[in-house]
Amino acid sequence: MKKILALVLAVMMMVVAAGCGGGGDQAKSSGSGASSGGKQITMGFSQIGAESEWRTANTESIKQAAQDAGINLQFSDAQQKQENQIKAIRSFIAQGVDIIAFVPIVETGWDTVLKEAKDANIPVIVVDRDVKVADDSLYVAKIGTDSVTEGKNVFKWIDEYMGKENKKPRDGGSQYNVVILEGTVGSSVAIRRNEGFKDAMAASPNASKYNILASQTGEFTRQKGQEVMESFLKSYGDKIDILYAHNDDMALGAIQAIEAAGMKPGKDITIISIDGVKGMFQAMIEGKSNCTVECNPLQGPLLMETAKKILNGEKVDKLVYVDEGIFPADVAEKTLPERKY
Ligand code: GYE
Repeated sequence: MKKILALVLAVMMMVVAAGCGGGGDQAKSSGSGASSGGKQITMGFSQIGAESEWRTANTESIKQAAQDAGINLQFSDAQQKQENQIKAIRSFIAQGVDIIAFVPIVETGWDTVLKEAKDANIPVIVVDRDVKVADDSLYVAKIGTDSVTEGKNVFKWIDEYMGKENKKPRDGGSQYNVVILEGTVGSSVAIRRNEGFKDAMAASPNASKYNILASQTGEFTRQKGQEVMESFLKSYGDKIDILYAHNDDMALGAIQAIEAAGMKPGKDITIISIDGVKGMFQAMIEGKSNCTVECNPLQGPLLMETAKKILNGEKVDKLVYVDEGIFPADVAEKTLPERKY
C-alpha cells in the first residue's frame, strides 16, 4: 500500500514538475508576471462539479484566466462531493502547489484540511461560496458574490411587480402563495439566498401579503428543479402564485413541469430566479419567466490577479464581491446579445 502511495506521489510530483518547467504551452502564453520569484505559479483548484450553466461559465472563466495569466492550473472536479474536495486539497498540499483555490460546496467542515494547508505554508483563496471556519486566518481571501443581497433583490422585485401588475391571488384569498426551489443543502448560497429573501419580506410593509407554501431543495440542477416542481404542483396545483428558484437552471426545469401541468409559466405562475444565464434570457424572451437577478460567474481574472498579489507578498482584501445586476423579462431581448455566459 505504502509503495503504491509513494509511486502515485512520485508521478504527481513529475506532473507538477513538468508544469513548472516552463516548457509547456501555458508557459508560452504566459506573458509577463506569470511567476513568483522567477518560477511559474502552480495553482491547485477544486471545483464542485458541473451542476448548472452558471457553473460551466465559472469553470471556463477560471481556466481561461489561468491560461491568460500564465498560471499552471491543476483543476480538480469534485462531482458534488465535499470528501472529493478534501482529497483534492490534500493532494495539492502533497504536491506542494504554490497556492490553493476552491469553491466550498457546503459551508462547514473545512477547518482541518485548511489547517493542513496553513501548516504547509500554502495560501488558500475561497472562491464563489463561503466557508464557516473557527479561525478566519485559515484562508487569505474570499472572492465571490453577495447571496444575501441577491435574495433581498428577489423579494423586492417580486413585491414591486405583483403590485404594479395588480396581480390577484389565484386561490381567491388575500395572500400570494410562494414556492421556493432551494440550492444545495448546507451551501452558503442556499442559506443566504433564503435569508436575504426572508429578511426583505419581514422588513416590507407588504409582508402579510405573502405566504411561503413550500420550500425544498432542487440541488441547483434542472432535472431536480423539474421533479420538485412536479411534486409542488401535485400538492398545491393552482394555488401557486410565485416561484422563487435559487438558480436559473432549477427555474428552467420547473418551467417544463408547469407547462406539462397545462399552466402558463411566467403568467399563471410568476417566476424569478438567480444567475442570469443565457438559457434564462431565452426563456424570458419567450414569455416563460419574469426576472433573473444576476450572479456573476466570471471570477477567473480576479482570482488570478489576487493569487499573484498574494504570492508577491502584497496585501489583498479579505473579501471581494463581484458586480451584479437585475434583469426583468422586458429587457431580455435587448440584453441577450451582450451576455457573456
Ligand atoms: O447560483 C448556481 C450554482 O454557487 C453562486 O451555484 C453559485 C451557485 C449558482 O450552481 O447556479
